[in-house]
Amino acid sequence: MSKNILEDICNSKKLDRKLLAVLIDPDKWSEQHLSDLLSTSHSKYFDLIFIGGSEIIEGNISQCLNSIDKFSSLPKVIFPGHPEQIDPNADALLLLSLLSSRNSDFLIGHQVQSARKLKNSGLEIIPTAYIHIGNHQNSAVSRVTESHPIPESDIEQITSTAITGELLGFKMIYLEAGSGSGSSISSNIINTVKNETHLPLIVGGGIKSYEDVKVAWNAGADIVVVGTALETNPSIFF
Ligand code: 1GP
Repeated sequence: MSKNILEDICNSKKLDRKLLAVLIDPDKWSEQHLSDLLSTSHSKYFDLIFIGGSEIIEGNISQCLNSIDKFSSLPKVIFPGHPEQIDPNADALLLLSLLSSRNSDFLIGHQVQSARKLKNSGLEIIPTAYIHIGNHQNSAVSRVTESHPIPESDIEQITSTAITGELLGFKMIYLEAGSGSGSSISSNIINTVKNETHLPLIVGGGIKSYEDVKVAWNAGADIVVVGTALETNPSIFF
């Protein structure tokens, strides 16, 4: 991938070339972990590195980004859980708006608070409709955002939210089951959203195996994101 990240993602989507993103939590990384994850042969399966986490406040994202550079030249995309996570040493940032929530801080407030920093950062900013889906109210995303996910059974609300994201001009849609979730987003949900929208579709949360990745890809995900499973075992998929 070049460093025009959204364009590359859109080109991959046109060619039906599926992408895999590894999520690195700036609160949990170590040089050894990054080396195990990024400098061994299985790293050739990764297309993007996402950096972020919904609970980070103390982790040092700059140091984390510098260390990633020692082991990989893949595009680094900030997946921010907090305005402090904006760092110009990455290549891009997903400007998330949590459309499943009615908490104005996560819909627009933090974005306004960060606007000048974002504008001056030199990062490629990718507006992303972020939709939290699931039946559990106590995930990290729910706790931090003080909002409930859309229940898995409410396909109409999930789809209408995704369509709204597209109509509002977001560039990507992100279906989130929550980090470490017991189950990932179902094929039915992925497939329904895929058929109703045209934007690149990211799916993450609870993906535990390469089989799960392929199921999400086959259902229509353009990018699958894996964090916890690779934190536990960097070579689990391969
Ligand atoms: C990215 O939050 C997810 O969307 C990551 O989830 O840690 O469960 O892979 P996992």
